[in-house]
Amino acid sequence: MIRTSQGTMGWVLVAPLTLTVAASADYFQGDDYTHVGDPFGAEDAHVDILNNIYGDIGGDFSPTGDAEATGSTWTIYENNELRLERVLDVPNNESGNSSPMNLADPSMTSGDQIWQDGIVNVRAEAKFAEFHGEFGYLPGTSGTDNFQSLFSVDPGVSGYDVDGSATFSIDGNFRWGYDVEETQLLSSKQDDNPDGQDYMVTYRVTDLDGNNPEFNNGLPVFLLFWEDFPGFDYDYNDLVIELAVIPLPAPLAMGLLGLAGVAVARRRMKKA
Ligand SMILES: [Ca+2]
Ligand SMILES: [Ca+2]
Ligand SMILES: [Ca+2]
Repeated sequence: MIRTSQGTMGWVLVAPLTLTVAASADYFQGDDYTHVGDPFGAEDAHVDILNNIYGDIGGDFSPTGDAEATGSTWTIYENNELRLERVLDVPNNESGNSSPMNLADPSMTSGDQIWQDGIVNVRAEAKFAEFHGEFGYLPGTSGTDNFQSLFSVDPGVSGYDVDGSATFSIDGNFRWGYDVEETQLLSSKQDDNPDGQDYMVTYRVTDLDGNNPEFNNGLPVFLLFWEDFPGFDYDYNDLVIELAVIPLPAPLAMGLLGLAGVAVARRRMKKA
């Protein structure tokens, strides 16, 4: 097979057999959002994947928002019930210009590179790639020798029949990580990656009014779309992970309420 690709920078690349080489990585570095390329071969595009995961809630998605900012995808997709909006990809490190994404209290002005604080159900939803590996996280904001696996992604699977889920609880900052073939660790933080490129783009899932969707008890939901191979197709559909925030366990929540009660009581004592 001969495949020819052309982007707005005018590059043309031809590669033999099943390999496309691709894209100058710089083309994919947008100002606010990393650009997503066309899906490889007959693989599903982002909108197809969204339809498959959430189409039973509100029907098929239509694009809206900004098409220029995100390559071959759009910044926002909506159906009759839900809105999926891209999270900023801009630098997000100690000296960067956006704050970590707080799982329990997310802000659309935070980037998707560094995350913090929460309990979340993590589940593989789709995979359009040959490669497989381990999905997990990197504690803290720097260092790449501390990857912790949450689950492995099965080899030989392409499509939606993907196993892999975990409940993940963390205090403090962390990065998401995908250890591809257990030889190439990719991090949600761009500077961690060997070529300094972005391998994960993120959508926040909300109701149409921008609030948390009712299907997750009103708690935040995200979809992570990974690219798994440096310098290849940048289709960011190679692994798709859903993050669904869950409430604090009852005993912990009760404990916090108890502490709040003590604080109120102390204040009253002082006033008296
Ligand atoms: Ca990103
Ligand atoms: Ca890819
Ligand atoms: Ca792919």
